[in-house]
Amino acid sequence: MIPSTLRRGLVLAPLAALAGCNTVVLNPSGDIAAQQAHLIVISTLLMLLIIIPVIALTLWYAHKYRASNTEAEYLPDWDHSTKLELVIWGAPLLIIIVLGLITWIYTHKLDPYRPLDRLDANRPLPASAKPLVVQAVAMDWKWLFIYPEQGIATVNELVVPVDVPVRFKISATSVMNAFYVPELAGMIYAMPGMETSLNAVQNKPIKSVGFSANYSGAGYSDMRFSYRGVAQGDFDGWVKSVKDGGGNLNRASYLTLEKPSIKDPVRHYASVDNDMFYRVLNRCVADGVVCMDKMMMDDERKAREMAMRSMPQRAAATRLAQANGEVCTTPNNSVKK
Ligand SMILES: [Cu+2]
Repeated sequence: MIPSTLRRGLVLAPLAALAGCNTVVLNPSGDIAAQQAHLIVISTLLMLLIIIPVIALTLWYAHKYRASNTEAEYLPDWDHSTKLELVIWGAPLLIIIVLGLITWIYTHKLDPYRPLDRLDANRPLPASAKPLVVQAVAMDWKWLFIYPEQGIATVNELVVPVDVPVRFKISATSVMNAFYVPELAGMIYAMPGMETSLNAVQNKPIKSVGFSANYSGAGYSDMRFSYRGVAQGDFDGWVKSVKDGGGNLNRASYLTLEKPSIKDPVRHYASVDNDMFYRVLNRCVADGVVCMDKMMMDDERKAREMAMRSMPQRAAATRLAQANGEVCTTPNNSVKK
């Protein structure tokens, strides 16, 4: 027989396991992630408005109407109460309406493609602020970051200046991954042949990690990169040190880098081919491969020509007129927006 104090203590034991948790998701240092954390807290509290009374009432009813309690009222013919119906349907309905409204507002406000309009809750975006562009590529199983304006690239290391909006362009080399830095913003899918975006800002100097949040094979669990938010001066210094470090990411070295590898160390490249991200995105880094956008344009042209050929003359003339209309619309007769 376990003493009752110990028994009570055991109930709380799982909480002790939570004491070691890093609560970065609820307490991040980037404004976008912070707003997402607010949404999680608000939604949870709203839902608790229903959950707590329901659980409390369930326990209370179970106790009050237990078989051994002969004192409780007994109403075998009871079948309807308008008051109860109103509470049972009205309260959850109200909460769902409020929850839906808040989620709708936040979904649009935190749209990852939407350029930022503030640095944090108290500071609007200065008119002079120019976003830093970072191209992120999920490889098997490492992360490549290209800074096109600085002309540098890194593997498994992301450094951003504090209080500067960052515009991520995200893609992948072979399978789907998800780009996720808990301190900065929510996770965004990285897909081969596609480009996804994320706008975010880091508000405090920080040393943290980012990772892939979408299972992508053998090296997935080690697919982490070091993430740092640093003051603008330190960022410039870091860029300079990468530039001084040597190494060139051209098409040949990219193809070597692209080969699957696990637990890669941080690597720096002092220079990058200008169209590197374009080639990664259009899957034409290797010599002699036609870029996807060119291929698609070609296919479209061929399809159009074939349609012309197989159609009777009048239909072809109509189709041609349509095709031309789609390509060159003047402001006056353009499609309604
Ligand atoms: Cu999912």
